[in-house]
Amino acid sequence: MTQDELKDAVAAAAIDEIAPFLERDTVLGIGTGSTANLFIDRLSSLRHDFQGAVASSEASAERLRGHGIEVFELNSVGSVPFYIDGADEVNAHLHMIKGGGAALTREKIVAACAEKFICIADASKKVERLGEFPLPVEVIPMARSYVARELVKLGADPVYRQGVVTDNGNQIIDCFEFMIDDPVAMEARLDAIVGVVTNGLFAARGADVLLLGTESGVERLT
Ligand code: ABF
Repeated sequence: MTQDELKDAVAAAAIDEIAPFLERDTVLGIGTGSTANLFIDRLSSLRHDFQGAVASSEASAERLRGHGIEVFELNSVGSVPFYIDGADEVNAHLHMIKGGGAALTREKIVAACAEKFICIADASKKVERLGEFPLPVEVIPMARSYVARELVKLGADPVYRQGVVTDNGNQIIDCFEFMIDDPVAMEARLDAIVGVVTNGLFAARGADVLLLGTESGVERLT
């Protein structure tokens, strides 16, 4: 199977996972990226079974609207039973690196609000130890150089992602050569650097369910 077919298989599995729980007033949390896009495309056939969605990016919001799915502001929504999103890396504890698409802050906010985070990923995303994928850190623009110096002190090789402005008007630094032994502790440590808006470690609030697309089928890990 191709990587795209594996992504589509987990998108289909996520539909099966949530479909029995949809009600007319359900608002879903929807992530960003190519796997989330496949999920959005499949969600369109269920659009009359739930109220709408909150999206972690303008791109996903536009795609949802394109399928006739109403998009709500998070502040106007009471509860979010499910957040469905991809990941750049995920470990056995369902800690993740996210933010390759620069949407990490909104992803983390919607994930925080959700009762259940369903991570959808092809098998290439599953790792023993997080960090091969450069960890994104969203920063307030004026703090970029200061934050980069602090990241060097922690052992990272920080690289400014040129030309990228997040949906929040901020910038992204990617941490290369930064293998992570304790994701929960490192997530907190990075967040404590002044000028950091969010970092791409999703460990304090990891996924609750991982649907992993493999050659032998979709594995469900909790
Ligand atoms: C988002 O999309 C991100 O947090 C992650 O960076 C990315 C995964 O993308 P894809 O599904 O395209 O591999 O969920």
